[in-house]
Amino acid sequence: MNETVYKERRDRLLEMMDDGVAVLSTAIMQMRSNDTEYPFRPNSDFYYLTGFEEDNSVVVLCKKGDEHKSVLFVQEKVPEMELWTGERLGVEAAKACFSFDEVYGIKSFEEQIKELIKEHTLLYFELFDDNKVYAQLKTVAKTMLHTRGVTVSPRSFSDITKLTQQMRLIKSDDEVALIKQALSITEQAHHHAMKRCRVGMLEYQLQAEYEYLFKKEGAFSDAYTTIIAGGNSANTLHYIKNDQLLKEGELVLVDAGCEYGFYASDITRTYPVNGIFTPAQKELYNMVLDVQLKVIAAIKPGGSKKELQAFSEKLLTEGMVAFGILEGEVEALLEEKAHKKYFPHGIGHWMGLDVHDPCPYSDDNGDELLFEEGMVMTIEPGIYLPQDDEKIPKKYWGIGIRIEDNILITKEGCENLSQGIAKTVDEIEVACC
Ligand SMILES: [Mn+2]
Repeated sequence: MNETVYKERRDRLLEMMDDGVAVLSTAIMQMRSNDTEYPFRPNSDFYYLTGFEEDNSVVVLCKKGDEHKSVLFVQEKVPEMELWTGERLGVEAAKACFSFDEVYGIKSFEEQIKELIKEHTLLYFELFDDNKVYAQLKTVAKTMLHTRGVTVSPRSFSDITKLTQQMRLIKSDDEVALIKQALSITEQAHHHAMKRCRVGMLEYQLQAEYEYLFKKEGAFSDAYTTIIAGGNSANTLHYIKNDQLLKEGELVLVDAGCEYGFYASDITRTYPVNGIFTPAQKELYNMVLDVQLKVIAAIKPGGSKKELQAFSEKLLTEGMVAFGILEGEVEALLEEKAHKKYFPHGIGHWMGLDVHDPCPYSDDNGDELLFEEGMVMTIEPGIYLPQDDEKIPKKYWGIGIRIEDNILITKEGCENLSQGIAKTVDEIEVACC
């Protein structure tokens, strides 16, 4: 993305802020074991505001009336270290490549932040994050408060993520393009794996087919740990053990999406291990698919997630009654939330830099946020019918189905960004053979 995009975001955030200083940091490298590190991935808010990908960096935004200033702290260049860990941009190059008013080395953070927060009363940072930088920031503010002769110092703290998460709710065209790129790789991965899925394979072997495609096509990684749930394991919502055999006559539920350019994709497909649906699997699958298509068709600006949740629960309850999974009047069943036993989760969530983008669902009054052009959300109805549930017809025991796509809200309605991924019974049976 063009560097000016990040500057515009910082300017917009400064407009939204009250007078004060905002501090946002990205993580330091984390140890996996002994001296081996996890691969580094920047903090989403930090990246959203800077476009800077290195670890151990901080952005500071200062506002006093019309006076705005943005400052970046980066790791200093240390050639002996860079020999091992790779080249760093360093202070001088960061100054040249990024449009910050000032750039400093991270080692001078404590000294510089004293100057930057001087004469300010309000500090913004990630209030619910125990990051070392924020502890340092509070220590500096506390010392200032207790320094003789200092009359103005920060005493109010505000959560910067409340503002950044609001900004991240509406995706720009550039962001949508990255999500589409992630989805294009995820599409290839699902099709690649459907073709290779076989009876007798282990779940992690099917997982490897997804991850092979992700890496091969240049994705950073998976956007979340892939779920490969054969048969009854699909009834465990966040099943990630992925170590069982894929068996004849069973379905496999795969929730897998890659991250590209730090943007997520989040796709679930459920398909027969042997490539052909049984009649019982097919009727349930078509019911869930019908619900998913109807919910997607109902998405438009002015609508809300709550509405979609209620709509999906009504449709799924009707389906469950039609197939003898629930007994009674649909209205009464909805009232007593009987469907929750077999559809316990939400219809979808925001998606963007994070797979569960932490954007708000309601405003400050607690009112539901209405859909607007540029929002991206998943739609993922499902039905989960455990083995040995005497209350449901035996032919449905051990079937778990979820169908998930990623939807962009447009001016007129919505666009299914993942519509190219095999989804109907026919499409899936073709893709699997
Ligand atoms: Mn999801």
